[in-house]
Amino acid sequence: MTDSQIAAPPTAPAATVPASTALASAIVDTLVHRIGKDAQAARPHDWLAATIFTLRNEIIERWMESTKAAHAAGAKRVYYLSLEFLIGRLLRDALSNLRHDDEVAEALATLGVDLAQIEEIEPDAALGNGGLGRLAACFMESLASLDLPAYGYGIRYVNGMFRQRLDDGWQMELPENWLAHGNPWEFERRESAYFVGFGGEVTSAAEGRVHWSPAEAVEAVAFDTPMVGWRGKRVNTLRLWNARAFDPIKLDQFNAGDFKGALDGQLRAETLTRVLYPNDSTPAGQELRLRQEYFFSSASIQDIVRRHVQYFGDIRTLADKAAIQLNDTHPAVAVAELMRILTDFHELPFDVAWDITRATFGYTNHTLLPEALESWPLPLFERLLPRHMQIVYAINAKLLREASKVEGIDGRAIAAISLIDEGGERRVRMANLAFAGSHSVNGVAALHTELMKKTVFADLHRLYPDRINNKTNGITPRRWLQQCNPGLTALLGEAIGPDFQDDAAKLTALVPFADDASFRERFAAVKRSNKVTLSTYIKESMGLTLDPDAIFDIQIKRIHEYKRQLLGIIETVALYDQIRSHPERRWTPRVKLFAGKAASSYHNAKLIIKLANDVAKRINADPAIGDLLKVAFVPNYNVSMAERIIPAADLSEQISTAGMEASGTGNMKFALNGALTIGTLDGANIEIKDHVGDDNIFIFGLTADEVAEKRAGGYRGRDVIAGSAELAQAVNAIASGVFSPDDPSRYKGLMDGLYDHDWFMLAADFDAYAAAQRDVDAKWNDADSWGRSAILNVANMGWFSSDRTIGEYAKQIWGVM
Ligand code: BZD
Repeated sequence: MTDSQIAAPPTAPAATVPASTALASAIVDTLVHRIGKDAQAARPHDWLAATIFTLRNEIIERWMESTKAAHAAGAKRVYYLSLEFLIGRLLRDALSNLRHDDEVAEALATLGVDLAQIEEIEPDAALGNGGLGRLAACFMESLASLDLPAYGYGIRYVNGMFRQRLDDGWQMELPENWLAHGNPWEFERRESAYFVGFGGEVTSAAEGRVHWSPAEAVEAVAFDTPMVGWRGKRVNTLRLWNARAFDPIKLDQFNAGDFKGALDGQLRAETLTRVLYPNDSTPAGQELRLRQEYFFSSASIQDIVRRHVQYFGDIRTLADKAAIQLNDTHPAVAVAELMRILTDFHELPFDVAWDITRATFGYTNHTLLPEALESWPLPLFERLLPRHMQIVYAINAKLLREASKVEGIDGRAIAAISLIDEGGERRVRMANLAFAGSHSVNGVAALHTELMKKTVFADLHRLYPDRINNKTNGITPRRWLQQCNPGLTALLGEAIGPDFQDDAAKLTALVPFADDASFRERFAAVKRSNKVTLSTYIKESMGLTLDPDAIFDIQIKRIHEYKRQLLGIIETVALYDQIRSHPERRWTPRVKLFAGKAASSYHNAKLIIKLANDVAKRINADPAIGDLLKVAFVPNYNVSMAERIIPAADLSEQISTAGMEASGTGNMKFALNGALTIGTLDGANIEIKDHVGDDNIFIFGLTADEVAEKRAGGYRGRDVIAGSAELAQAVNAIASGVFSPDDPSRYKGLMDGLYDHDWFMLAADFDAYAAAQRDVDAKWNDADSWGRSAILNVANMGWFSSDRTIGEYAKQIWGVM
């Protein structure tokens, strides 16, 4: 959407703007006095800002009330530390949660401005990679909706997740400048600024005290964004840190003519919060990343401690008044930072500080992939954080002393428990630090939590058998149903009344409607209308015509081999081949949509994107196929794109290798919007199956145990491919260049991988997957059966509300409910 596509504001002079409501005149007033434009000169971005600023006034009042009430009650606060918050747009969310959407739309209409159009030009706040960052955003919304006093702490990246462009099907990464037009949601808090040091040395002082003199330091400055809960009950704070040099210009250097040198410090500081690392599974392992982690952890811990001392006086009561949750290990250095502040500044004995620290922290793990577990080369950690290194050693000594007293913990187990990895180059293990420093360690779905106990944390689990617990992820039904799917929300309201909006568990009232033929028809009409809307978007943006009566079969998520987009593509090729070979059969029309970003350095993931595009190009142009099969890779997948695509889905692809997807949350969004899942017994798919029922989901493939057995038993993709004609045909076609005539060997290596090292068990699951897809066709052709199942999905997905998840954290980990 460009500015010029948006309806021009009225041509009447400012004095006669038809401000028919008080709200309209408030918006115009803001436009004039805050933006400095009149209605004639205003561009769409000005209207957007004026609308947000006007709405903000009410938000600010509720925000202050929320803060005051928590203070007056002496309430315990929740602190969610996350290097990522994948928030997306905020205007529609705030309007909808405050129940002002209709009112504001009407007011803007009297000014000749279309609310839907200005909502569309708000940039996504894409301060995250994928599931982990989006979970943090859903949690912030649920915390406010449940009226729990909470702060999110993170980094205000100037450039968030990159923008993906496709050049001839290849991913190109472009910087995303979400702050280009300013950010009307944020409040800079210059008074909330902290010193964060790096490097230097630690010296001993009198009475066994130590003194750390950092070699360099930056200032962390807070930028606050209000997080509005459902019905505006509560507004919490998302506090993002921006790095600034203490001494922005070294005047002596400047005056001596060294202009570049004079600005060096400034540049170095700004670099810290310049860009989000776009890796969602392999640790970046670079010094800048560790600097980012320490920078935001330190500022956040200093802020939490300052607030506690100011409100409650005694630092020893910290754990009674503050619960700090670590979103993965990225903020794990906060454990050492709190220890430093408690011992070096508050002069608490080490053991007392350690008890407070463990009682305060909780740690959430999001992955079992061994290569994804963060660890830092010890020399780097020591050089950057010399005092923290000492503290890590001291914690480790205590930990290993405790461990050695436990029966059955041998030398091998001690080595696995240690905070220092001694195998090869010595490294600091952040997961072990987070585990040791927390009273609660949780996984994000039942299977994942069980695997944590059996695999990466087996030895720590033996040492602390009560620490690991499960908190199955959830999604906010405000954004992921009410806001993204107003048609379905209205229909649900007509059927079961509005109560489900306050408690998603009440969606079960919909169960009997699955058997009501006239309701099924209305339900199908809503889905079809969403599909038409998406088709229009795809036609306009990609030039591709889709048949809204085909099955919309969708796989959207980060591109990763374990998520097996390649399985989806190969099955598409197999289907294409079948349709061409058997034109006489009655095929069920399908639209296959893919979308997602690949980490810029992840070669195979980028090749998989290119393959999806090559396959799409060939199939879409094949006159023998017509409307029976259409394939598209939708560029630049982000939160807003997900909101557009998910309501239009019939089939949700959740086909990771069992045991590898910790939970998944896209799976929940689709099912809540009435898509049926085709998936493996992985992550939260298992719990989705348990809730929606076996007849309303398509489960296929190896279980996590079977995957482990096969890997141990010398599985070879080659043998499986030899035994599956359909798979062999598809793999050979891709390998021999059928889809890449311009470069026939482009996919040879990728396909060879399936023969020789099929780690992700794609070949092993192929036949089961293809068979499940034919079951999908059969069910689709029985519209009553499909409709019934789709409705039962919506009806039974209330449990996956992040309100339920946050309720469990609040009661079982944080002690705030
Ligand atoms: O976290 C994801 C998991 O892969 C999903 O299964 C799970 O549902 C979500 C939420 O729990 N993990 C990530 O998204 N991880 C990252 O994005 C990430 C980012 C930086 C570094 C390492 C991982």
